Amino acid sequence: MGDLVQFTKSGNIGVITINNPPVNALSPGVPEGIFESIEKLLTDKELKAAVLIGGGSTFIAGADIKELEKMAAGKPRGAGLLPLLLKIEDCRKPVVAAIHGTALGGGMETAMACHYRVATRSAKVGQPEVKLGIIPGAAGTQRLPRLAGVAKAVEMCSEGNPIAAQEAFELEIIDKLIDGDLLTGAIAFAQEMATKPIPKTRERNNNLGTPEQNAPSFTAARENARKKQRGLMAPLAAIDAVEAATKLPFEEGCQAEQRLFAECLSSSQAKALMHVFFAEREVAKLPDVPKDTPVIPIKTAGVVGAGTMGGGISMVLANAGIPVLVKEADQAALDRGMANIQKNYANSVKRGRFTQQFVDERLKLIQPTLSLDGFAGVDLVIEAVFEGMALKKEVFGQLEKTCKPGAVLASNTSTLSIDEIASATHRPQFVIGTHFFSPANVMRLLEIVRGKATSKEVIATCMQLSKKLGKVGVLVGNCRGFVGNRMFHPYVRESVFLLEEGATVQDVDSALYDFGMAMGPLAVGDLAGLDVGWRIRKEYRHLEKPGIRQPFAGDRLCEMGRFGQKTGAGWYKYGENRRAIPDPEVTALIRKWAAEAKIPQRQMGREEIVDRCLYALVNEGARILQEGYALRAGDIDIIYINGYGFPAHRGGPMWYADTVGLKNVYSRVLEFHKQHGELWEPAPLLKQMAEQGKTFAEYNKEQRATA
Ligand code: 3H9
Repeated sequence: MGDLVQFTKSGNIGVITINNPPVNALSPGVPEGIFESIEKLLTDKELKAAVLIGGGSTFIAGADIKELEKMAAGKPRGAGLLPLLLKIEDCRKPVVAAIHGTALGGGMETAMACHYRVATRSAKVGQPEVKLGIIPGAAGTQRLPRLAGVAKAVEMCSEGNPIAAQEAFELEIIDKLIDGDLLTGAIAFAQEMATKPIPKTRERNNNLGTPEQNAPSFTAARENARKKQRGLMAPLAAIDAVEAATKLPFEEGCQAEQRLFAECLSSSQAKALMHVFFAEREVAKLPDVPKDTPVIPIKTAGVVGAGTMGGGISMVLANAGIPVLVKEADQAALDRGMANIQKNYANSVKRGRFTQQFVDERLKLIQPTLSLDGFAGVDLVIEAVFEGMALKKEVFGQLEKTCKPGAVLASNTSTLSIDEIASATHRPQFVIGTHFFSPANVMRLLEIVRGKATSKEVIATCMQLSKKLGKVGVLVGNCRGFVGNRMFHPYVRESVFLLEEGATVQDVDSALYDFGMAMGPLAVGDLAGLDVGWRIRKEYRHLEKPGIRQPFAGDRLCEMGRFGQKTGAGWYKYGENRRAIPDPEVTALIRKWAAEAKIPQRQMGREEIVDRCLYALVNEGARILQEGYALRAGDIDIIYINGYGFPAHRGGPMWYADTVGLKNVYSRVLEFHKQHGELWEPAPLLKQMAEQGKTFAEYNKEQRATA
């Protein structure tokens, strides 16, 4: 049985303990260990029942995703978990699953094959497989509807969100909630059940409903999945599998589930989503900032600027329970900022995201102020003033004078040099970039920008803080635009070039939306405000190389006052509720400007639109990777998925390029280079990897090996 599963006795109850830290995944050896334990339970005459429990902080968090990755890549799949689960369910002595932490995926499936389930109140259970691009593969879609009913099973299997123990108890997934020591409570429960008839989940058919009763649930779930999980195959497969449970005997239902599971597992979506799962965890691993690096406790914070970003950041801090001072230059701006914060919170209550009580408590944590005086005591300041170097340096000069030694001084700049900002202080080791994405209280990404002098403690502090704030913190280097915006620049540039060459706004946006982007690049521009890029382009015009083509249509729209949603018009017109309406006037204007600039017009297909925009991203990403501004290709993927609406099921831009094949990407970039000139100079790393027949992921592995 090895060390992964222990079998001990507590009186006449067997205790099966899984010890496979950190999350007790069902790695090779664990199912075998449970199987042997059940044999022991059966053969030991003294034993009347058993408890199955996880050692450490959790029950079983699911199949081992590393193993699933191997299977997705073609490793033959063994018998899977189904035989073990039948063995447990057919055991003549009751087996009680004792759940703390999480019972997810294969862990939930194991628990459902047990005869009873007890749990701590803080436990969570769920079938999150769809988030990995697969569906439950050990009869989860067959047993869950038998316990929780069809509608809830459809929701849990197709959306993948775990539920709390209390809800699971109300749904009769869990038989008893245990206060106090879980094992003691589970053993007492097992003793109580030892003399009772043994229930088998697979035989509980009374919750399965009739086709007429179930039809509306399936229709609504499919509609919902097509809308909210656009382009994903696993949610629809999960619904099909639960439907099979309602129409077929258990064994046949399991076979249907197996077929769907195998289809999903071999899909490019599953491979991409598993890559995303691990990449999201890898971003926290910093080669030169070890896990035990001391961190600065952040108990209080200050935010300079109560505009859209400053207000959002204040909410994020308050939501994490950190009291925050928000400073503005004048009363009117401060009042506006606070009113926006209140409005955003009120919307959250309306949408059911927060309770009124939660919001009231958070609002008490946000203190508006017109002076920096109170900042003397705070542990962290985040500057979120207007994007201009002179102003940022002025603010940091004031912070230098005001803040206590050891306070973290962060800038929310999206493009400007952290080193230059830090030069306004005498403590550059405490200066760092914390680039939030708009709306800050919603978007998960936090780019953490390391300056030349930023200390490891300050980096470790911000990485830890990102987790506390519910964000994915990704450490990046200090180059213009950092990682996200540096790549976004050529992406948007190409989208505007395409317009100037004959595509319409809808052609460009719909091609990228259909690829899976949350929004097309032009609609994003309208949302963020076209004036933002316009202002930055004006500030950096002196850096542009003469004779190189620059996109102009966006700037012309700004000159006309068309800044996007906020002015009611940009690339689109905006009707009621900010609904985007295609604007023929924009098409006509662009055609006229293109004629004046003598840009030849042509029809272009969706493939060209997608390739031009995405390979511009990838080419810049390759440069960033080679220059070391991103630690790994996966870090870039996480940035794009969490900050720029890149579809997770395509794995992020660098993973996507790897799946297309870098040879293919490179040859397309060479074509664009020939057609459009210098801006399409292939990144040396792209060329190198393509010529060697390698991927960006392999580049990172090689780098790690030589580090
Ligand atoms: C499944 O079960 C399919 C079945 O239906 C059928 C099969 C036949 N495998 O997230 P954390 C690692 S599909 C391997 O930072 P937290 C993770 O990489 C599976 N490794 O901790 C990390 O490693 P490292 C269904 C796993 O406390 C470390 O554990 N289950 C797995 O914030 C800590 O993870 C899921 O999808 C795994 N299953 O959150 C659950 N899980 O330290 C996926 C974690 O080297 N897991 N690791 O970076 C989670 O949602 C979270 O990890 C969990 C803990 C909530 C459990």
